[in-house]
Amino acid sequence: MFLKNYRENPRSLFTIFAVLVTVLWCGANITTNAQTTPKRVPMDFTGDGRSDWATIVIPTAATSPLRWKVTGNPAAPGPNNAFQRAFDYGLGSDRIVPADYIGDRKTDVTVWRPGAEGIFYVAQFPIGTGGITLDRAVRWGTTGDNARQGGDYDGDGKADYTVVRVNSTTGNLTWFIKNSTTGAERTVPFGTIGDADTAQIFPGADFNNDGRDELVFVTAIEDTGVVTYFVGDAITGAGVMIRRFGDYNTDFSLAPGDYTGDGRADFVAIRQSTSPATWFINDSATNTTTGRPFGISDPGFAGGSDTPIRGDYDGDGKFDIAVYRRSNATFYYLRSSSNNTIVDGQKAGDPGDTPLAGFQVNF
Ligand SMILES: [Ca+2]
Ligand SMILES: [Ca+2]
Ligand SMILES: [Ca+2]
Ligand SMILES: [Ca+2]
Repeated sequence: MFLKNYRENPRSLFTIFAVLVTVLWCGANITTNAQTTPKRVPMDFTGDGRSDWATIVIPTAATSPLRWKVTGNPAAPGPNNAFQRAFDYGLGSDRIVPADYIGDRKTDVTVWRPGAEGIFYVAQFPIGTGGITLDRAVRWGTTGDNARQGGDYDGDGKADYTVVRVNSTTGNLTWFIKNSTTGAERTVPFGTIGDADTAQIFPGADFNNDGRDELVFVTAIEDTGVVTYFVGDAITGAGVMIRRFGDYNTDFSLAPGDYTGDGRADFVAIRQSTSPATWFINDSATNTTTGRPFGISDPGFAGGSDTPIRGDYDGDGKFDIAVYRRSNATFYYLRSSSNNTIVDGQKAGDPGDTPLAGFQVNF
């Protein structure tokens, strides 16, 4: 399952394409260069290398504001002294696409507004006591496009403005990428939904540790539950990796991230048919999978239990197994820095909030 509460242009992506399109892939011939740019951490609004505790209230009305709530991680200088900021930014009809577009290692509060000319509205997170102010508005994409949280597709340390367009006849995907530094624009054809029942485009992730994110999307066949990831080069559109992993009917599929610490993003499927839920992580480099129980499962995908989330909450450079418990507004995670033996967490937000790093906002 990865389309629950899907908010981005579901019509084009839900379409079942009868035409099977053959795509040539270059295979998994991956070269590795020393990585020079530190990895960006999701939802790190303060820039200290740890994901912050961030939730959002998504209104039902398209014209009502989005309410963002961010609690700093760690709680400094001591427990229960975490700073908290809550502010309205964007509208219910906007896409929620926070990432570091400015390049200061801090996640920017960002939405994409559909329109004849789509616009990314980027604001720096208000660390001080002032309100939030717009930093820049960048025209890119158009209504019907799928805006993404962005990836750093050229390795300059900044997320790039990215929308993905689905050809309604062929199911082919075209990625429109605007460089955050130079404004240079490029169009990269990569992948097709083919005969899959459903698909989701994920934020970019680095699969070969060269400091440059790859393009990522996933498809599913509902009858069989087969979930297939497609990873492509963000410059050439050449295929980098295809991997079947997880079961659409029993698992939440989170966007890939590096859980093993080798600089390469890994695949994640959180099985909801077990109690507790089981986090299966597929090491993308070795194609080996480990399973670990964590969190209250949600076998009906009703959204009332623990919501799996992404991020590095202990700041050791590895993603952590983590959930947001909506009933008591508390984040829980396994410290990867302690070999996943210690559960840590923080109360933040309010009961019923949506975690920013969860699948509801397409992570
Ligand atoms: Ca970039
Ligand atoms: Ca890469
Ligand atoms: Ca890895
Ligand atoms: Ca970690």
